[in-house]
Amino acid sequence: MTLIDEPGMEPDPAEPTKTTAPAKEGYELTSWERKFIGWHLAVAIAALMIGSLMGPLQAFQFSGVDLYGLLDPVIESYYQGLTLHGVLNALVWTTFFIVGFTMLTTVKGLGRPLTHPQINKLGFWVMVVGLVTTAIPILTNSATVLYTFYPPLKASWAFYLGLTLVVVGSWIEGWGFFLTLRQWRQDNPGVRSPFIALGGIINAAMWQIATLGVAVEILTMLLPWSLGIIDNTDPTLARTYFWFTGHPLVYFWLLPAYVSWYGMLPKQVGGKLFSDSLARLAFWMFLIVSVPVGFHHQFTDPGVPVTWKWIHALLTYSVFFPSMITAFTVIASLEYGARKRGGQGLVGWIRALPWPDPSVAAQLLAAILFVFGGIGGLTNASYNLNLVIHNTAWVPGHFHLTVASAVTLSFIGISYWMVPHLAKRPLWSPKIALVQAWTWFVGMIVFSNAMHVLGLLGAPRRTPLGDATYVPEEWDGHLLRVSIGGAILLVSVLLYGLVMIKTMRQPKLADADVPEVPIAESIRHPQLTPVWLDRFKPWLIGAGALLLIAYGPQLVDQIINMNLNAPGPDFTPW
Ligand code: HAS
Repeated sequence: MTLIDEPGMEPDPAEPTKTTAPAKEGYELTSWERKFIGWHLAVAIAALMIGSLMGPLQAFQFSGVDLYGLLDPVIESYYQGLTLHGVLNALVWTTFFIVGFTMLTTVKGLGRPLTHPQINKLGFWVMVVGLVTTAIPILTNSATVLYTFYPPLKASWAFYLGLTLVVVGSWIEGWGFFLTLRQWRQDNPGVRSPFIALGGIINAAMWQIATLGVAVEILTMLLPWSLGIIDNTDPTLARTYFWFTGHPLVYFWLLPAYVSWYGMLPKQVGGKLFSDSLARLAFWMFLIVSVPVGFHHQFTDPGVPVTWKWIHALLTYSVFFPSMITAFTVIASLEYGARKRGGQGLVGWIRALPWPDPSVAAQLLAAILFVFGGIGGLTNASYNLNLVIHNTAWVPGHFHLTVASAVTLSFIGISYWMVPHLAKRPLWSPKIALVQAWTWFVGMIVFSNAMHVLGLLGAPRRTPLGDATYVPEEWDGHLLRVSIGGAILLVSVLLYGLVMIKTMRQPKLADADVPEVPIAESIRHPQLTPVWLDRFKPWLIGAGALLLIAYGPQLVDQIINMNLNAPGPDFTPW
């Protein structure tokens, strides 16, 4: 490959002032920044460890081995464990990791500190207070409502308040990133924003729009209802608000992994980002189309007219495109790196990737699993096929390939360089870290394949199937495979905890030996990227307009015809 040497890959020398991007890799994190980002990771990893330990209990239950009794009286039921599993893994691990990682990509990408670190400190503590406020009712069994908290299941007010604080804290931290980017742009007029910073901040902007749904749901419906200010609620409207946030939530999880796949992984494999323009285009497309697709989670809800479901189904197919752009661009970047390492052949170059590096292997394996998660997603999005798989074990099969693999295994891979970088300590046993990545990969294949098949055979999701009296014999083998997959994943998550704890106990490195943050250069100079791919305004206007068209009329109709008819159980002890 000599692409990099070809004319046209460098910016026009006639515009010298516009081509002097700051030295991205030159900025050293201060000790405060290292600690602050580290605290985000510490909370995230602790949540993943506790949340993941619930998973195998569910998986073992499927084949009749009920170990919940061991956790009595802390965890009283399958559903309390499942709530803890979903909230800690899907909401807490992801949000804390993402905010910490975005801070790192913002300051390292822009090559400058945050303009208002006190804003980010405030945001972090609001998130922590929210986490504790949410955890207390879950642990006292007064918020056993699963991570989607659909009414008329009712939780203690503290659960709703705590979740609101976690979201508000993440908004506040997002404002710290926006202000920093704004300042950077003022200081660097005409220079394209560095991709890793821009990508994370686009995600933060999308999150602010997306979470409006759940904010309105909690503040106008669930909180007053759980406090006894209103007696009843409207489950259909609440679900519409929830899924307004619930689908873009999955892209909030995914985009930081994409920041790494586009902007960091190529450097780790010795290559470059194949196209800075395509990377940015994919992120802007996610900003526009992530939100107006929520009705694809409500295909079976009676309160939503079929036309709106159809419109959202069509829009869901458009979310497919930025992921296809990603597949193409990331694979091209990987191939570029692998060929520079001597890789040859149509697919033989794959062997030349640095597979022994646990950070690289984890992210490659995560991306491979995402191919299958993505195919399942398209199946879900197809209205008629959704009627077959909705509310079956297929759906957790799908999201264990996406959030629990593409996202979580990528974050684990990122932590294999990020924790050593922040702590200035070498990664403990890269070999065990490698075994961890592969066991996650194998465990997830066994587990999620069995879940997909069970779903097609009609097994319901969110059900302790080990206790069900209607399980036909043909499910037995698959239920056992779920348990085997769960056991492999248990080993994997324990290995991850071990590697993290032991890394923190390693002796400190000399500054010169601290692993760098991998920031990939682009093959084509970023200054050649069109300016419209570096501007928020047109994309934000587009996102707002599409949102109004795709949600406005139906949401207004549901609000006008709100039917507060569901009292819900009254079991809240405090
Ligand atoms: Fe989904 C349900 C549709 C993606 C998560 N989804 C869920 C739920 C979760 C979830 C948690 O339309 C359950 C919610 C609940 O509890 O009820 N999903 C989609 C579609 C996509 C999709 C169309 N989902 C995700 C992602 C998630 C996620 C990402 C988390 C991060 N999903 C649905 C639908 C439902 C649903 C319905 C409702 C089901 C129901 O009835 O309840 C698309 O975005 C997928 C596009 C992705 C691709 C894959 C591209 C592949 C790439 C990898 C390239 C490989 C490389 C490796 C680079 C087309 C980018 C190369 C390696 C080498 C070695 C060379």
